Amino acid sequence: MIRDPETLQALLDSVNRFVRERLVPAEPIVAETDEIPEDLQRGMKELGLFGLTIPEEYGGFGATMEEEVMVMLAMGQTSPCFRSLFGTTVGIGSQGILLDGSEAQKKKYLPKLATGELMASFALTEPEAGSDAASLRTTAIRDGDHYIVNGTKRFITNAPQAGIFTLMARTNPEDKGASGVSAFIVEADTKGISIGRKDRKMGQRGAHTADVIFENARVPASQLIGGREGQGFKTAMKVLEKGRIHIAAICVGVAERMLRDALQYAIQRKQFGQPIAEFQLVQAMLADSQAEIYAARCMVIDAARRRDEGLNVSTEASCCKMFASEMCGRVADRAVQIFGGSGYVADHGIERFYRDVRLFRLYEGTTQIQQIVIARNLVREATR
Ligand code: COS
Repeated sequence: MIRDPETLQALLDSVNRFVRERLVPAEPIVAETDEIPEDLQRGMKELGLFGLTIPEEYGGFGATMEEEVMVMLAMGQTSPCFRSLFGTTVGIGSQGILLDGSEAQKKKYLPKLATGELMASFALTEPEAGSDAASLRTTAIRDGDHYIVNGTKRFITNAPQAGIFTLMARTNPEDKGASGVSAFIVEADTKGISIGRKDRKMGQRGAHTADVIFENARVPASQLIGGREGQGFKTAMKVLEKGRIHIAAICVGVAERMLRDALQYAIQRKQFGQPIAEFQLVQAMLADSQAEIYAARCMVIDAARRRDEGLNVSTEASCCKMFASEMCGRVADRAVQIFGGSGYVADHGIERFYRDVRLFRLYEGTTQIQQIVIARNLVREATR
């Protein structure tokens, strides 16, 4: 749902300009230094991107899912590490508070998240609990008016910069399943929390992930999201469901960018006395990419609209994440192919995108997890 087309268009115009004039030129330097320059971070804050999905009453833009998708399609036109900086906060980092937090928790954290003064990370994955998220081992044991947290979280995006973590931990160690898990807002400067060294990743330089280690960290009981134990896994699933539509939109945006670059190259590059864009085998790669991008774009917008209507979009969100991330991988592969040898060397940036987009098929639920969610939902509906 788009509330006011003019306001949204004004935001999209600003984002498009910022992407084109500031972010795209900075791609090589970010890839080289593994850091997003301060002025670009400030620029994203000034644009209001950190508050994109936070309701207006807490100082954000209050984007609907459809509006969020439109902004992510625009942000996808550059290196995905830029999206990661604010997208982790507006995507999965803050949503737990927003969806299930108490009014006091919302009032305390959302305004600071909206300005970017505070960044939020989502801490679910562990060394032994990846796809099987409900098997997580980090414990949060009640001790008076605190919980004592122990455990390690892995691959936590923005952990080095985060001011708060949405932490999923087991409050009932007797219960080994999903219902023993609770969600907390944990302030990063809590004693007993340390951040591991930055992971050395395949791509997305400029976006940082690391372990977050909890050693007898005392977290006030007031930080339990919504004040109810045993709800944390459901909170995480709801957050991820929304996050999957957000990521799918980014996949579409990045695929559009890669296709545009490949098309420009194909028009300029001559072989056998003519632009390679004239060759039908190259055209097939361009056409397949365009058709798949269009399909994914339609899916993402449809899923977003359905969610805005209040419909259950568990199946649609997983369909979008699965199709768009796999599509993005295929488009990246074809783009490298069209660039030929130049696609394999760093100068054209396309090999960087190839590496960057590999993550899309893994995080916020692998393709195989999306298949499981989709199939389970189908079987459940058919046998109800
Ligand atoms: N919204 C609300 N509740 C949900 C939900 C959703 N989208 N999905 C599941 N739940 C609820 C279920 O209804 C169930 O509640 P009840 O016991 O009251 O019925 C509970 O959560 C447990 O669900 P389920 O039985 O499906 O859990 P499983 O352990 O079988 O796990 C999968 C389900 C595999 C889908 C889940 O572990 C998953 O998504 N894994 C991938 C994790 C992931 O994306 N990691 C990325 C890290 S973050 S970048």
